[in-house]
Amino acid sequence: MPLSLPPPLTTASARLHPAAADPSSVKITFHRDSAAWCPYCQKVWLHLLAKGAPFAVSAVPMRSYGAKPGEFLAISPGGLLPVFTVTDAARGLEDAVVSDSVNLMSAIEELYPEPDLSGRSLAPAAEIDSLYRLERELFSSWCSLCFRPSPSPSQFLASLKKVDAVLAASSTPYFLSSPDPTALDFLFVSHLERMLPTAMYTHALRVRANPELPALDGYLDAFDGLPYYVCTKADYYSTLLNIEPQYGPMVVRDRSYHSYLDGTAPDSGWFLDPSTCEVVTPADPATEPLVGYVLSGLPPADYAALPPPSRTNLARLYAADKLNSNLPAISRFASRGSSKGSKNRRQGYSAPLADPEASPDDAVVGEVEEALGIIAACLSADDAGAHAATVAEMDGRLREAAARWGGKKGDVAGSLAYLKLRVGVPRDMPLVAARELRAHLNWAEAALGGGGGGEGEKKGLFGGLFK
Ligand SMILES: N[C@@H](CCC(=O)N[C@@H](CS)C(=O)NCC(=O)O)C(=O)O
Repeated sequence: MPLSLPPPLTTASARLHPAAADPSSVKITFHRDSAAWCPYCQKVWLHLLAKGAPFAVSAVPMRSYGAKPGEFLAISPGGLLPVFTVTDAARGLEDAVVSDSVNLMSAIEELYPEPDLSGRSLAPAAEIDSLYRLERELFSSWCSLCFRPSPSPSQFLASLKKVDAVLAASSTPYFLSSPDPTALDFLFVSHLERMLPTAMYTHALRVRANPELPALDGYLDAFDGLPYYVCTKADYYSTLLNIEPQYGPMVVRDRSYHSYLDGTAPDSGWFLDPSTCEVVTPADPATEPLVGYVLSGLPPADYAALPPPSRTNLARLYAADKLNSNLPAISRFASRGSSKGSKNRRQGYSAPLADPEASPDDAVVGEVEEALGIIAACLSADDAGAHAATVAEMDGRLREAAARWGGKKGDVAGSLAYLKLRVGVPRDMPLVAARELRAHLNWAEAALGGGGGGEGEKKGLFGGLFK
């Protein structure tokens, strides 16, 4: 039986915030990066979502991912993101350009004063300013930790402990004892989100579930409970692929977590258990927490009331829905990973998986679409708690199809691998859904006997990131 999916409140791919019931009421167009990588874009995005302000999105690639369109460069010649264009007849504004995230956040407060998220009514200006300075101190010790030749984990931990102490003194999970996050929290959380996987990647340093940082853990848990935060939140894998293009090479001292972070360890969350066909989730609590909401639009109480197998079904359905909603285009995209696809002439960008100019391998697009259709059917079966039977049936269908495809089988597997490595969180889907899709793509690749020399098969694909 097919399941039905409640409509999401908003997702990373939304181009108009649902609060904009009347598009003519939209004053702000938010130009942000199309891959949802930029931390400055994220804090502005969080501010808009927390406000409930209507806004339109214009998605622009970062320079590490592709060329910026001329229309964007006309409004922002330096090419920096984020940018607003604001139209508000009452203020005499038409396509007024606002740049720099600090100014964007001030503009949000000015255009939409209620509720006040500046934090200024909660504490004296001197206290707020000292917290902004604390964030800069933390950011600087993180830069030293990850990018300097002589990193100092103790300095980074000392900064984290200062943050933890301030949070411990707050009467709520957030700074300033605020019942809801304020602009200050959006700044902290967007950078903390990037610190967790990079500290683990460079030094095997655990920030989550660290007994020395209990208030910080509570802070991040509180954010993970906010649907609007989850819709902007990246997973560790997607973050690790975008840090170096933005900040430069990381200096790695301890690789203990690498096979977890690159999705190759059996319990990395990228594989199905062969007997139950459920995703094997990481046992270590310091690794990535699987955030609560499958769908940002599903009321938390309704979601929490669901039995775990039904939550898993919803996560799978989300992934299936994404595949089915654009299957021909996704199949063409994936077919770049076949052996002929990977011979395309390519423009190199600094993001290791960016490949915007590659062409598909037309010779296998139909077969890739058939494979992805089988995977989508597997993901959307109403089989809570009994997924192994569905996978067994779909495995049979894939093998039958592969027998018909003959020599193209390896190229289809290579195409699935290409797609799997490029499922981005939150750009394409939330982590719970991405985990299901990646693990099902791994199962299908294995059923097809592995890749046939397409790009997805190559080691060192990550530009040396995951050596
Ligand atoms: N001070 C600026 C910094 C913005 C910034 O550095 N943006 C980077 C991305 S994180 C950017 O747009 N870089 C150009 C690009 O990568 O295309 C702000 O707060 O908005």
